[in-house]
Amino acid sequence: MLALYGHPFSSYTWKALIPLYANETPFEFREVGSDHPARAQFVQAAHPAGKFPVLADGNTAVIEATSIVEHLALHHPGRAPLIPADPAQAAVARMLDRVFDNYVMGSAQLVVNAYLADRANPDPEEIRRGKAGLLRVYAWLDNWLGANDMPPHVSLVTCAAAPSLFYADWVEPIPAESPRLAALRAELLALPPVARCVDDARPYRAWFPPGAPDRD
Ligand SMILES: N[C@@H](CCC(=O)N[C@@H](CS)C(=O)NCC(=O)O)C(=O)O
Repeated sequence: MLALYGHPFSSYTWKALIPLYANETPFEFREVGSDHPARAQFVQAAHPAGKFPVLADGNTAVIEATSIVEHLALHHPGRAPLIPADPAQAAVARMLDRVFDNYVMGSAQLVVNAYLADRANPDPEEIRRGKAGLLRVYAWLDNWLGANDMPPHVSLVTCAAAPSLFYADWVEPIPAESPRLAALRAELLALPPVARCVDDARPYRAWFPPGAPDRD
């Protein structure tokens, strides 16, 4: 039996939940929090920075959400083409995965971290850097979508793009100049495994450090 350690409001937990839901892979969800010190200890021991998600597959602990998707594709395949079968398309999928993690989630995280550090007086320079990074990657992605096709859902790209675009748009809305990216976000949120993550996270929206908008 698989067990996933994470939290329903965590973007990287969604990234591991989406492939599990898409393939209806049996697993136990182990929510990490102060109510469950043993689970927190497991995560601390499994990950070099104590971060989740962590997938327990028998005695093997798989860390880093991208690697969890790769592990599921190899060891628990289903109907969702998590990693494209064509090696060239797989390389493109892995490239986009890096873009969504490093530049979409990474930029949104700068703003979130500024509020976590000081909710009343977040560092304006960190907020400026995060928002500028988002606008730059939004334009890059919109151009990419104009010239290329997304790998079919549900792929590694779906898993990376859905949570990162969901939360990034709360930090800095995707502008009208990036209509293909806005359409991709809407398409992703309509996918059943993604909609399930969005719904399960609703009770925690008040936690969102810059404040969650009244939509989605
Ligand atoms: N590079 C990691 C990032 C994971 C990550 O940032 N997890 C956050 C939750 S979304 C976390 O564990 N935060 C709690 C902490 O850092 O203590 C991955 O891809 O899995």
